[in-house]
Amino acid sequence: MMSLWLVLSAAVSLVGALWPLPQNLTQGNTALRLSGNFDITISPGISEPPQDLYDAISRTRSHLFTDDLGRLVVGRGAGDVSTFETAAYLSSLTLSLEPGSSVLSITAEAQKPLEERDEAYTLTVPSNGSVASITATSTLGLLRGLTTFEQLWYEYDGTIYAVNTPIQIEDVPAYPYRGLMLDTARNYFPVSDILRTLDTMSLVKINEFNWHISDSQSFPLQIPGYMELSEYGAYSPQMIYSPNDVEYIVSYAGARGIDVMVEVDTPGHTSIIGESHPEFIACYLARPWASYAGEPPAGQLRFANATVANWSAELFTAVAQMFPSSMVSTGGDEIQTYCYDMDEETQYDLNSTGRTFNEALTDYVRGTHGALAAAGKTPAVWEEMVLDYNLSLSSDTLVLVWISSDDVKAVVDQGFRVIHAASNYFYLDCGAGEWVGGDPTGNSWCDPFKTWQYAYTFDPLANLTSDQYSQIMGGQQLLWTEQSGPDNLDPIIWPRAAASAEVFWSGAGGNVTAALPRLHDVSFRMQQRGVRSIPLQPLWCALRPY
Ligand code: CP6
Repeated sequence: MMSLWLVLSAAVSLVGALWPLPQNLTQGNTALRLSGNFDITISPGISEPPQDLYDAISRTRSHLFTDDLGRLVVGRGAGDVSTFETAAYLSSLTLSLEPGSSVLSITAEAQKPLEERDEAYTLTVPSNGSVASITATSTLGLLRGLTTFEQLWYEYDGTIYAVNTPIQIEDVPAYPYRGLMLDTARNYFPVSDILRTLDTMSLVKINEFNWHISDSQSFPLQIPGYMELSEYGAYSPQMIYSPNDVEYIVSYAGARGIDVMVEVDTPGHTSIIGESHPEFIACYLARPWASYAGEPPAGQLRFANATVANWSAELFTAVAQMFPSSMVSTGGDEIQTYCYDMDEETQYDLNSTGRTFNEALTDYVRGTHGALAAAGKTPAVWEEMVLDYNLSLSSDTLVLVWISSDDVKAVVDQGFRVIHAASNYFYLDCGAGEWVGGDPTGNSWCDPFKTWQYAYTFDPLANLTSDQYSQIMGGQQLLWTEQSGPDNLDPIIWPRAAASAEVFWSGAGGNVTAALPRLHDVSFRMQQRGVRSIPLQPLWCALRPY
């Protein structure tokens, strides 16, 4: 495994901006030019190609001619630019599916349950100008191949060219869940920001948008039948996600090979529900907030109350209907027990039903998860739900481990499947326990920026036995947006979130020094597509390598 990786990374430093690194790559050292009338065709073997495949092809065609990636890592060993002047022209790329493959839309493939996803593809680019090809067993695999193909091309003096052909790639992701979490509740992001983020995710083959859509500060999601939540809970009537917005975002994501797993976080992180349903919320707006909540304003759902529990279950039924993904997250992080200890209604509900806190919480979560199961969905929860409250949840529940990667082992030992989201590696802002120092007034602070190397050097299988590996579904970097908004969205995510994209596609073992020029290159490509991805080193390193 290790020696294979070394061979790959040595070779790949020549090929330019491939990110994530393919599983298998062989390449030559011949340059190839892209013909001005370059065309991408779908093999006649694919009867009735889906519209989103046609759309993916036209996006690739336009990227090839508009990326104009002229700032090169190609200088690092690609040889003399003058060799491009005699290079052959590539005039076509053919997409085909293996015989017997079913022909579904990219969207339908992307929205399949984790264990059914098929993203493998083979890409061949000859050096002599004959046809290039992508083959796969799903349209989603063809999309991944197109994405890789786009990353082969550079521009010099009006010529679009690739280096290091012929190229043969056989590729398949190491993990089925490669996500990005965005919190749209602390600060609101217009739909256009989310679409641009989805495009950028797709560029590095991230396939899951974990949408933390509500929290204590705002409730921007309009849910049919529950319009009061956003009517009273959105920051403004414009700062909402309507059912139409959701449908558009979900289909835009799907066409780019991305599934949307929404999270409506309960029973904690729900103060905002008190704006429309004050009777549902314990310690609502209680002060000092720090005694009752991790962040102001205080307030958590009265989960022990039967009316509230039923209302929540039905709410999740309605949410499930808005999102075609097989997964919905019910949250469950950071419950502040003191809030419930102090809440007379909750104490009354517990006493009158003769249940302990944990028993009532179990009933509540079984209610929401039962509603999801009835809607055909697999639930996801934050780690506290299985580590802190000893709830016996269905074994298919997905568990997001955030507090520390040290907690993964305990979750896996309980038999659950894990999505890596540990704050000490994957938070794009600060992580748990990272409050350091102190300003002159004695407040501690947390650096809202973690370098990409944290995520990049993570080993998803650390501390596990080999029979537990299959319980690791993948992972994601996460952006909580207390200190982010539309103005810094791109810079705070990109290119850093590409780090976990490679870990969960290519597998662990990447070398940060070898990866940096490639990551820098992919950051340039993001910039060429209008994304304000930030530099990770001086421009000098790309222009004047020595
Ligand atoms: N919001 C929600 C948050 C956090 C979590 N959940 C969070 C906790 C600690 C840190 C950063 C973020 N802001 N809903 C934890 C999953 Cl350090």
